Amino acid sequence: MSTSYDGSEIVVLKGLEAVRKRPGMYIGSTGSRGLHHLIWEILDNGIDEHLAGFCDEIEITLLDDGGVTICDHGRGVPVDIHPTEHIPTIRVVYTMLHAGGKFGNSVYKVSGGLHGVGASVVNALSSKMIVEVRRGGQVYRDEYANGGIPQTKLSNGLVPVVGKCNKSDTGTKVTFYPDASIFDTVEFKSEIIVKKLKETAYLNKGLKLKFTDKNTGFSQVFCEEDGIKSFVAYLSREENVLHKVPVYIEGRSGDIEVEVAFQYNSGFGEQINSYCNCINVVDGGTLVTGFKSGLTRVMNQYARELGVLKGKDENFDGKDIRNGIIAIISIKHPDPQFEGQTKTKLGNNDAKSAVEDVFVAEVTRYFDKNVELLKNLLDNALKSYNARKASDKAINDVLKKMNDVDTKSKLAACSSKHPEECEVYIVEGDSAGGTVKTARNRKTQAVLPLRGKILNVEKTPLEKILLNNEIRSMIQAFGCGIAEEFDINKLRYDKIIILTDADVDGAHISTLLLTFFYRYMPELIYEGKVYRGLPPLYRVEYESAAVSKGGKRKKISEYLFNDAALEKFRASGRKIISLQRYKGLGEMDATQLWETTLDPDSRILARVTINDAVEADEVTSLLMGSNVPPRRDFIMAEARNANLDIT
Ligand code: 28F
Repeated sequence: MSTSYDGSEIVVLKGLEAVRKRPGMYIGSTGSRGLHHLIWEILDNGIDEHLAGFCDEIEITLLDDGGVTICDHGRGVPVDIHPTEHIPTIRVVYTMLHAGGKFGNSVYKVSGGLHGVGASVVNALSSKMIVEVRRGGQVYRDEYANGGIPQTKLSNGLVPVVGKCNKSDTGTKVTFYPDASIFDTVEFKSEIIVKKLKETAYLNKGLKLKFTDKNTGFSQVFCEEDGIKSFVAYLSREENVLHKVPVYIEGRSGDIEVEVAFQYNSGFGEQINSYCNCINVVDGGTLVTGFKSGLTRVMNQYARELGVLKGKDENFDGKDIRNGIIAIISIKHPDPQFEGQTKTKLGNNDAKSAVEDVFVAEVTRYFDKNVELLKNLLDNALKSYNARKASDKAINDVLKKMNDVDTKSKLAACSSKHPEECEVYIVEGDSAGGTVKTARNRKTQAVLPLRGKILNVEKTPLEKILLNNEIRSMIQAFGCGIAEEFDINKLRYDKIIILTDADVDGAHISTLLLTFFYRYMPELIYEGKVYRGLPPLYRVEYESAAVSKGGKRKKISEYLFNDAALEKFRASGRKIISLQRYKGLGEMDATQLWETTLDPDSRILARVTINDAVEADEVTSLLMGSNVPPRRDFIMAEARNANLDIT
C-alpha cells in the first residue's frame, strides 16, 4: 500500500484500528474462546460457500508454526474491482468491516460465528494473513500484516497473479497467525476444534470437514450425510428409544430454512437443542416456541381424531407430549436477532411462525405415513398425562384429608382465633419446642416443634412430600392449603416464625423450610408472612460503671445477637465478668427465651424476602439435587468460610 493514504485507505485503517482497540466487542474475548472464534469466522465463510452450493469440502489445518489454514474449493473470493468501493473485492472482504462482501443481506449470508462480523476482523487481529484465490485458471495471492495492513503491491489496481491452475481448480485458502500482542494465548486447542467441527458437520448435512493438526499429526474427517437426524440419534445413543429412526423434517418459509429432528425415549427428560445459522441458541427463543406450539397442536389434533383423550375438552399438556423427547431445531435465517445478556436467545418473530408452519405441515405428512409411530407417541403422551393426573389426584386426596383433625400433629395451638394477632413458631427439635411452649403467650403464640431435618423437597414428588408428618402438620396448622389449593386468606396466623439453632444444622433446616415454602406456598413469602426468629448468640455479664453506696458495683447482664455486637461490646471497654455462648435454643430457660426471642416488645425478627427464598431454593437444588459437579464447586467455595457438614 502506498505510504500516502487516500480517503478509502484511511477508512480501512481506522476500521482495523477500531477492532484492535476493542477486540472483545467483535469476538467476545481475547482468551481462548475469542481466539477460536477467529477460526469459526473464516470457516463460516467457507460454509456459506457450501450452502450456496459451490463446495462440499473444507480443510482446516493447524500449522506447526502457530498459524492456521482454512481452505475450500468454492468459486474463490472475487478479485475484480468492487463496483462501489473501487478496490479489488478481495480487499473489501478482508479489510473492510461488515461491508466485507457477503455481509449484507445477500440471500445466502447465513454465517454463524459472532453474527458474521467477518473475515476483516480476523485479519485485524492477526499479525499476518495470506489469502490465496484460484479463479479462472489464475492463482492470486494477497498478503496482510500487523493487523490487516495490505503488503502486496497491486498491479494495475489488481491483486497480482502468482501462478496458473486448471480452470476447474477454484477456491479460497486463508492462512492467518493470531496477533500475540492482542490475545492472552495464541495456542489453538485441537479438542476445541474437533468438538466444533463435529457439531458443524451435524448441522450441515453432507459437508465434509477435514481437520489436520500438524503439531501432532492428528487428522480426522467429519461428515454427517444425515445431518441433524444423526445428531439426534447420537444424543439418544444412551437412551431406550421408542422408535429406531429419528423423525426428520425440513422445509422453507420465506427465506428461512427450517430443519427439525426428534426421537423419543422411555425416559422422562425433555432435551431441545436449537441452532440458528449453526449458532447454538442455548436460551432457545422464538424458534423453540414455534416448535413446541406446533408439536402440541399437531399431537392434540391427532389425539382427538383418534379418540385417545376421552373428554372432548381434554387436551394433552405440552409437557405430556414432550415427555421423553430429544429434539434438534436448526434454522438458517438471513438476519438473526440474538437477544439476552449472552446473545443466546433468538428474537425474530418470523422464526416462530416459520418453524411452526413448516413443522406442522411436514410432521403431519410424516405421521400420516407412519400411523404406528404416531400411536406409539400418543400412547407415550397418554402415560405421562395419566401420571400427572394421578399425582394431582394423590395431592388432592391428601389435601382433602388435611382438613380432618390429625391426632399425630404436634401443634401446640394458641387460644385466640383472630389470625391478625396470632403467630406460629416452627421450632427445631422437641426440647427447644418444649421450652418455647412453656415460655410463650398461649393466647397468641402457637408452637409446632419439628423433629430433626424435614425431608429433602428437591427430589421428592409432591404426593410423597404430603405423606411426611412434619410437612402435613405444618400445612394443617397454617390452614391455607398448598400448591393449587393454596388460599392465603385462610392462613390462621399473621406470622410464621422459623426458630432454629444458629449452627449448620439450623441453617440447613431453615433452608429446607424456605425451599418448601417457596416451592409450594410462595405467597406466604410474597405476603411477608415468614420470619426467622433471632435468638441471642451470647449472654454477657459485666459490672455497672456506677458504684453503689456500699462501694459495690451491680452485675448487669446483656444479650448479644451476633459476633459484630460482641466485638462492639469488647471495644466498649466494659469489664466482662462472664460470657455465655448459646449453642442452641435448648440452653435458654423459659424466662430468657421469652425476653430475648418471643416477647413481641423486645425480640428481633428477620422477615424472609423472596431473594432469601430464591437463594434457599438454589442452594437446595445445588446441594440436594442430582447434578454433582456444581455441588462440588459450591462446597469447595463455601468450605473455606463455613464448616459445612453436608452429609
Ligand atoms: C477459507 C474460507 O472464505 N470462501 C469464500 C467466497 C465466494 C464468494 C465470495 C467468498 C460477494 C460479492 C463480495 C464468489 N463468486 N472460505 C471462504 N468463498 N466470498 S468467501 O464473495 C464475496 C462477496 O462481493 C463469491 C461469486 N459470488 C461470491
